[in-house]
Amino acid sequence: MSSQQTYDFVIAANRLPVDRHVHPDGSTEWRTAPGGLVTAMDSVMRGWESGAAWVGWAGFPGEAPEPFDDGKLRLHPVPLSGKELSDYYEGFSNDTLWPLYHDVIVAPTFHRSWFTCYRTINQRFADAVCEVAAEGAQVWIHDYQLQLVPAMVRDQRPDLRIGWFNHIPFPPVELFAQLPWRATVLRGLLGADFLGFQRPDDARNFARSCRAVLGATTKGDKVEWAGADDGRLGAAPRTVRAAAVPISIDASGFRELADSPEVQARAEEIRESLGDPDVVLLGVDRLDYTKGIRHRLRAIGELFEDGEISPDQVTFVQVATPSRERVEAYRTLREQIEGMVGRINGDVSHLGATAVHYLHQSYGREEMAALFQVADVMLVTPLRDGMNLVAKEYVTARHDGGGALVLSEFTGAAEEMPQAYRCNPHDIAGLKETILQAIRDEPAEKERRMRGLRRRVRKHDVQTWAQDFLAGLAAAPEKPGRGGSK
Ligand code: GDG
Repeated sequence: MSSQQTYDFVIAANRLPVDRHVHPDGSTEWRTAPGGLVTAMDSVMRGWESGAAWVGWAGFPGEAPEPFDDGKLRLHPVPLSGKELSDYYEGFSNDTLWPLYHDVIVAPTFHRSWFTCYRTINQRFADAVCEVAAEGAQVWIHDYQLQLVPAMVRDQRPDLRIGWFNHIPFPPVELFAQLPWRATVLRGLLGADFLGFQRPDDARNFARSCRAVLGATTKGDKVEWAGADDGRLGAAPRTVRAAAVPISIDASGFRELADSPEVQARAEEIRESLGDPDVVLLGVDRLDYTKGIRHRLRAIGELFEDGEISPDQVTFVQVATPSRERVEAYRTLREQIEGMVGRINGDVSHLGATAVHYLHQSYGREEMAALFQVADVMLVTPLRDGMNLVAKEYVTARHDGGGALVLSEFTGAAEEMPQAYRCNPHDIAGLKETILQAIRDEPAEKERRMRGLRRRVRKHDVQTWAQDFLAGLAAAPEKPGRGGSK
């Protein structure tokens, strides 16, 4: 064991919570990447006496920087070469697991060499966790990129308490079963004490997969696996809890931001620059095929063509943040979306009245908060989404009581937000009707719905999410082993 300092609380996620900025003079600076996870972790980290460490990739290929401190948090970078980035991250994570876990909206690509690399990188993350974790520490592993890490850590360090949270859906066994490495992935996950999912259905899908693929037994939210005597990853018998712990946003922080005079002034400016239309429709998504942007454009395009809405009164703003641009399916999607926007604008816009404003750019948080204030109807219409934080941010930003949320039933958020205008994005006729209803309903009805939605997010914010997860981890069925070898 090295003599370096160890920590009672360790987070492992694909990315560190900081971005490196290189100044023109060549000097570098680390800036905290704003986001819900960072805020949530900030609130829970204060409870650990020896502090906390975060294991993750620093955001650029090649040699990793030396571990360093960011306030009270110890950051422990894990290196990834360009080839590893392409095979483990863009390949297996984003072109195999991502489509498979999102209902196979596009076909997943299966390559044995990608999985080999995924396993190597998961082992690298696991080794880094074991290096920084103090005896008996709590370890919180995040997301689908690190599914083998729980068992890889446990095999080395049975003294640790290990939790894993899945930010994306867990697919039904009928889809999961396609994965050639399905048993290894489940054995990797069962190395945890507690597995958190966005929806009860995700936890149930996981439990069913364990039954069908591994022959495990389940009782309530407990999964029991008798283990294997093959000496491979995670062979020891296990009892693990798998339950829903839906993620949320930093509601008070976001509301404060939306309330600031700068954001309010910017919202007015945006509305004016759009020509002060009667109705602004808004979509904000990473440019991803799971988000249902094409279905949304189809519905809106038809509403303009049918004359139900006119660009003189209604305008649609779509922010599509650049994402995974080296993966083929994302490049194709971008071309399709841009073709659709061009066609709609060509057919129905007039000079001075643009039907669709399409922005393939990233913005600061202030600009997002201002855009939410401007949106009379927010369109969150994914074909499948683990949770969808945009829906929660929007209702929080609209503390003035205005606005309306159209929300796909295929998001985790739909379970918690029953007052939204619910839609099935595959049903274009139904989607058109729902959008019209959200535009035309009486203000009092919209206010009633928005009040309920805001209350829910305020009560269940990202801090309560983190506390719920850690409570689940603390109450997990098995007591950690003692004196694990290091
Ligand atoms: C995954 C799961 C789950 C977007 N564009 C900009 C920007 N954003 C922000 C949004 C929101 C976040 O990014 C996106 O979160 P989502 O939840 O909508 O979606 P994913 O990125 O797919 O996240 C998802 C989430 O993990 C958490 O568990 O909810 O289901 O897929 O906060 O506002 N922020 C800024 N500029 C942009 O241009 N600043």
